[in-house]
Amino acid sequence: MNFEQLWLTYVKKENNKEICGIRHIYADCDNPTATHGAEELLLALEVMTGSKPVLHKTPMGDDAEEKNAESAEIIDRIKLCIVPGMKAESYHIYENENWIMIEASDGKGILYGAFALIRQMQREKSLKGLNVFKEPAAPLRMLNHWDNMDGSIERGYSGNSFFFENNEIIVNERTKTYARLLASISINAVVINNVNVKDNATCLITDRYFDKLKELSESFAGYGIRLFLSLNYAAPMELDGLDSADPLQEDIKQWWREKMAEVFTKIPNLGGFLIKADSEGRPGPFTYGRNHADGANMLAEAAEPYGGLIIWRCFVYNCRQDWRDKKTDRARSGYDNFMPLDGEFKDNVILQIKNGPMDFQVREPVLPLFGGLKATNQMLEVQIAQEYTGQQRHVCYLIPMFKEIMDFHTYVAKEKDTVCDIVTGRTFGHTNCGMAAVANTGNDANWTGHDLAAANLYGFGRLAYEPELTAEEIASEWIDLTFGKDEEIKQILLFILINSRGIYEKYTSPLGIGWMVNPAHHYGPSVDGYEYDRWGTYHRADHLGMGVDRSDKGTGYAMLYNEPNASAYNHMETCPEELLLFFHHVPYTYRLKNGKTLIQHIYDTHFEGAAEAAQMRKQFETLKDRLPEKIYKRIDERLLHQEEHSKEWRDQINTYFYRKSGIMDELGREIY
Ligand code: BDP
Repeated sequence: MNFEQLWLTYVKKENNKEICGIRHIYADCDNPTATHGAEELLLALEVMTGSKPVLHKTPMGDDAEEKNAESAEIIDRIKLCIVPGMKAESYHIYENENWIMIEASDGKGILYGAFALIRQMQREKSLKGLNVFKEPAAPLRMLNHWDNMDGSIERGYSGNSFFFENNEIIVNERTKTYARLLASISINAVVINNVNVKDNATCLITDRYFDKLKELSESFAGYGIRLFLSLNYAAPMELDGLDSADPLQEDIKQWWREKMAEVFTKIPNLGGFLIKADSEGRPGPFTYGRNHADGANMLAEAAEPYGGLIIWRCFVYNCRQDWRDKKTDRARSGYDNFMPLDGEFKDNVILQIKNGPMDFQVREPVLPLFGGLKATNQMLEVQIAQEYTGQQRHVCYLIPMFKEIMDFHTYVAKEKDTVCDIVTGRTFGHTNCGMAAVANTGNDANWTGHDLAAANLYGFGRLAYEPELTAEEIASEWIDLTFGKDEEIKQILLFILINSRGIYEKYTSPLGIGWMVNPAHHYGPSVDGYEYDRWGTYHRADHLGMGVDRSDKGTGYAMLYNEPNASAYNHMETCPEELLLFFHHVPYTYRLKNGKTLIQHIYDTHFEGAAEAAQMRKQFETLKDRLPEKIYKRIDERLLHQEEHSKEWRDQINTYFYRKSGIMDELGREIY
């Protein structure tokens, strides 16, 4: 089958005596997930050492092979052991004279520990003295696929779905490799279908698909992954012709009780459901004069007997806005809809909240529901499919941005008040919480279209389990694992990845204003593309200035934050400059902290950004002889496209604002 193994590509380490010494694996655990851990070690060691170690399914006791004096120093065995009492999904790896021990709470811990050890060996870090203890930060670490059942992927930039084709579900070698890849980065939950549930996807909760879903969910379960489905809120009407989906109506409640009983019995490893309701035309409780708590709780009550979770999205806004209306502010809508419901959701409901109040732009403030909600389970939703950040054709390593979001102080508590604290349960002691990413995979051979976009998939999983890792550490790991130990490759790719988001931001929309993309497909510059449209996404540029006044004199959005954030955002002088145009309408002649005017800043950053994109490609090309030809070509092609496309961005943005403002570039560069 035509697909690659990404960071699970192992290579021979014949000169590494430490790794080559390992000849035995003792797996004394009768657990399918732990058994996969042992198998993964066997697989990795077979490639690295040239021959498969022996697997002993017994404790390492008296029957362990005796060592002779000269081999006593060599680590020659790995022991896997489930130890009751440790936190779920945690592991402890340590070296003990001549063996490596992986102790874990459960099968998942063993599997994660095995992959952690494989990483260590792949990167040729010494095993002597190894002593690593890890516990998961976010309880739910989830991918949301926006895959449709005809095989297309909404906002998919790396081929078609590998879950669906012609309205059928696929379970094959690729879905197994997918599960292995996810387990290796500790992802423990997956939604396989698009949040916009229509047509056949509504039928995923019917007999027609149960057998295949069961098969897929069992295959996932072996790798510690729970299957979730996106649900159509109007399913009772569409599947069984009921005349309503009113969450407070008894026959509707009964329909869902029976449906949940059926679905959870037929698909035993099902974790629950993700729901997009009353959003962008999807059905929901508003139709019946009910609110989101009514809708979510009705489903949660029906799913509760089976331990099912209801993950309810907060991406709710008026998508039929009149652009003339300056009072309505899309940024406010998530907060305004959900904040009044704090404390009203059942315990098996989790609100899934996008990182920003708009929609996955390259720069947005944190959505203030984080720091607002206190008595509601919360999950952070980010998007690694780069819908607005270059669609996996431009390189844009998103982990630095995710770190910024997670480290944001909400001031909801005296301590442990960051977004990371909230979604890992540290702030309020919640256990139903975590992180979800809109996935960036498809059936392209390299899974993510752009080879470098795989760093976002890898990084998301690593970050959700260990948020204390830095973006650099994660990138270094990924580079070592994917491309082998080569300092030159590492330094150049690290430079590209770490700078990529900043570069992308420079040549696209300035200072947090966002959008300025072509409507519908969202690729490439179109400054007024959304300006006179109904989606609530405006830059409000005129001949004097630009930006949206979200201060207390404007839409009041800034005041939704806790202090001191509210005051900081509310004033132009204290607002972080990278978000200036998100919060304020600013004259082109306004001077930024570095003394430059806003208009000059726009010109400078756009010239710089495009020049840096060109520079990235130049740097990459020095790796021509160090990377496999196929991979080199694939990446180089995309970097070339990015270089050209960044000029288009630069020129359209600069020209637009030059024509609006009539102010010349101080450096007299070419603007059209
Ligand atoms: C937007 C996408 C749209 C999604 C929506 C969502 O353009 O395709 O359906 O988000 O998150 O970013 O529901």
